[in-house]
Parts: sequence; structure tokens; C-alpha cells
Amino acid sequence: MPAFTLYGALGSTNTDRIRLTLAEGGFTDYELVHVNLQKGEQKSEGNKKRHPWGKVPAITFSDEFTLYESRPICKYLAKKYSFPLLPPDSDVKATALFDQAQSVEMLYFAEPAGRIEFEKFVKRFMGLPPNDAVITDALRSVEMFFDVAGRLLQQKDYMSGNDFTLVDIYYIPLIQRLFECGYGEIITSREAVSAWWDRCVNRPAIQRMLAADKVAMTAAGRQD
Ligand SMILES: N[C@@H](CCC(=O)N[C@@H](CS)C(=O)NCC(=O)O)C(=O)O
Repeated sequence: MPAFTLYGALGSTNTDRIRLTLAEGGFTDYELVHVNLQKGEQKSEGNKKRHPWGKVPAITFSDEFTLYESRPICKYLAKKYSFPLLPPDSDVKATALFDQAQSVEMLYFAEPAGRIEFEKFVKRFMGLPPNDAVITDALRSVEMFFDVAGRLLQQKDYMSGNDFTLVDIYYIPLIQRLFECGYGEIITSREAVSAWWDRCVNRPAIQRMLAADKVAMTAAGRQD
């Protein structure tokens, strides 16, 4: 019996944040159950027992312990299975810097990048046209975000310091989506940001997962 079940969806950036964490930790003893977002399965009573807001991802253990929200799930799994992706609790300053970097990613980056993903990617599956004004505004915010992040990355290798941590993983799915939507230049045109991105995606476990997902997404697209 697998250690736990991850309820997620194909192409869900929030699910992929957790899968990348598990891949980087070398952990495979889990079951991935796909919730079909296009069919609205996330709003079923069964899924709402796991995620009261009717979303994915969520994880459940055989003792019924359940968690939703991708970042707390990543953090819990990294602690439970001792993935070397967090500063030690005893290092109070490094932990505070990690928390700071986590807040920055979620509030200053993921918010506008998520709007771009919704307009350019999710709406396509809903058969709705993108709102160009929303995209323009969100792109400006993401550009400004990386102007600042780029300056900081001239002084350190990763988002929360000189070690690769969960925070770097948190960025990967939405940056991948920016590339897929044709906005990769936001990353590649900024030297320090581009070097950081290369350091992240060239990690063997991450490279393997992204390559396998590309094949799976292409195959899923062909079945549509
Ligand atoms: N803050 C949540 C976001 C969860 C979320 O928005 N999930 C999307 C999929 S990536 C979803 O379930 N969308 C379907 C819906 O909202 O009905 C997290 O980090 O897990």
C-alpha cells in the first residue's frame, strides 16, 4: 500500500509543485489520483471532504490525515521524509529567510503569474477568450518582480540563499507555463534570473520529470 494518495490534475501547476518536490526527494511510494477539472470533479462532495474549497491538490494518509494547499503539503512532505530542501529548524535566521522567500514567491510572483496562466492557458480549455488587459497588467507585474529578483540573485544562487530549497521548486511550474505561453524571455533576458533558472531546471530529477510531463501532455493533447 502506498504511503499516501495525492489527488491532483494533469497540467495543474499546484499539483506539479508537489510532484517536483517528491521527485527531487527521490520519493515514489505514493499514488497519484487524477481529478478531472474539466468535468468539475473537484466540486464533488468526495473531493470537498479533502479540499473544502473544491480544488486540487490534496493528500490523504491511511490514518485519514488530510492536507490541502500545495506549499504546506510540500513543506510537510519534505519534513516528514527528510528531503534536504529546507533549512534546519535550529537555524532560526535561515528559516526566517526561507519564510520571507516563500511569502515573496506566493504574493509577488505567483499572483500575477497565475493570472497569466488563467488567461492564456486555463481559459483555452474552458473555451473562453483571454482578457488582454489582464495579461498586459500581469505581465508588467511579473517583469517588475524579476527586475528586483534579478538584482537579489546577483548576490546569491537561489531564492532563499545559497542552497536550493523548496522555494525554488515553488517557482518552477508557473515559470514553465510562462515559457509555454511564449513569455520565456522574461526569464532569459535577465542574466542572473536566467542562470538561476538553469541551475533549477538542470537538476537531474527535475529535468526527468519535466521531460516526461512534456511527453504526457503531448499525448493527452493528441487524444483530445
Ligand atoms: N492555493 C492553492 C491553489 C489551488 C488551485 O487553485 N488549484 C487549481 C488547479 S491548479 C484548481 O483546483 N482549480 C479548479 C477550481 O478552482 O475549480 C494551492 O496552492 O494548492
